[in-house]
Amino acid sequence: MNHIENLPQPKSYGPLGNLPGIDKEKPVQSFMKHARELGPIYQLQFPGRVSTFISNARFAAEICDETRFDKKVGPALQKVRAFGGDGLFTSGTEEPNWKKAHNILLPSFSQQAMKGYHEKMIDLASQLIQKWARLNPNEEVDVPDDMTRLTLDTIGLCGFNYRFNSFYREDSHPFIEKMVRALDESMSQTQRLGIQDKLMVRSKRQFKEDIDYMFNLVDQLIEERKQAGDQGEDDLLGHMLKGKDPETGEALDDENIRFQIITFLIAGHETTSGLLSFAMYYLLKHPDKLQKAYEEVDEVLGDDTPSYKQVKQLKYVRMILNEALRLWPTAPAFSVYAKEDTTLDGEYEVEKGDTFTLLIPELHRDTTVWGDNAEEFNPERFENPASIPHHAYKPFGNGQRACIGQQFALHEATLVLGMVLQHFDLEDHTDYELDVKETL
Ligand code: MNH
Repeated sequence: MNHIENLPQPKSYGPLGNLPGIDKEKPVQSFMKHARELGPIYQLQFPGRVSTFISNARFAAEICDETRFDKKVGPALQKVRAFGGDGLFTSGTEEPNWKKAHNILLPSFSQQAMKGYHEKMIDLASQLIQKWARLNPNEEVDVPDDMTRLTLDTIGLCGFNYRFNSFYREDSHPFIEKMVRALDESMSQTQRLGIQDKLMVRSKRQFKEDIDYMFNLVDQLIEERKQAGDQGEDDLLGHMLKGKDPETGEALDDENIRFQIITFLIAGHETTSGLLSFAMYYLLKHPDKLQKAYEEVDEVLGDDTPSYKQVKQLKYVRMILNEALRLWPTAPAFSVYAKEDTTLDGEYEVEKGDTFTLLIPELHRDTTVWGDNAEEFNPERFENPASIPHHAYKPFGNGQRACIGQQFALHEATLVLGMVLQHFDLEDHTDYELDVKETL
């Protein structure tokens, strides 16, 4: 059996290891390139640590076995803990607040709960449609920008009844400016040498200021809600203030509620907007699929403002989103560690504590699962979801640590794409070329 210390690795540069071979602006796209050269399992050496990347379905099935592997809060997520704290996304499974918040929040993200958010989602989707409809013929639309306005405002309204009013602003809301800068700084910190990082005094001060601002805004929202008392708000904040964990009988404390709200803003703002942007890109490039989507939208929606039930009937729109998430999953990697000594399918020896990062865009291009045309955009792959091997498609992560917001994201994205198709003719008149930006 092979030991994971002898894995393929690209050319390395002294103490910097493989850092110089990674595009700092587009690390995931660099990891994807390396996977294509080095195969389904390889290692990168960073200052003070190694990362092992998995890119095929066979090994993905192994590391998604929750009896042997569990989520790793790795170096990048450790940095995000400065403002995500022990919120759902950045806590270890063994931390008490993970299970507690998971239990309390699951019902708020159920399919049933989406009925309660539907009208709020329509409110923001209508703002997007109106903005675009009122543009003059020669004015441009920045799709990812407007999609981010939309998804941020949606999570703000459904999460804690707050209106960021992003469609009424030229620039983003100050909260977002600070959150994005803090995310950026935490990612940069993981790419600096220890000594380099210590010298970044100004960035560190800015980081602290940004975090203080976020804490203040969110703490104020929580305080105001508590002062006003329960007015029957059907939002995540209301659920968190009222909810008790059935296992322990305990509620979440205010500090943890703050971390959850910041977590929802981080998780809910770029993932779903990225999904919508990629979906629109692929539709522009595939007029035949676009035509099919128009036909479905005409039939299901006609001129109606979509109801909850009609959104569920937009099957082909949903398939388009699934396929966009296959080619460009907008949360493109997650990490796990081995809870015990084990192997990867009998081929690689694994020691307790060994960590693996699943490179989802490459998993989603595994030709043994998706065929030789894996690069091709083809929503019909999702006609029969049962035909897709369980561990070959992981846009929302795995098992109990999978995305809690999956139904939320998909209901919102289906509704929005449906309405965009209902109101506009899409045409690739500038022959747009995809350029994928990366943040967290
Ligand atoms: Mn989301 C975890 C992808 C939208 C809230 N999300 C994850 C993970 C993936 C993911 C992958 C697992 C990460 C890991 O294992 O380290 N999430 C997505 C994608 C979209 C998305 C592709 C949109 C498209 N996520 C959302 C939305 C919300 C949300 C919207 C909130 C409203 N996600 C979370 C939370 C977690 C998470 C919270 C952590 C869940 C847990 O571990 O308990």
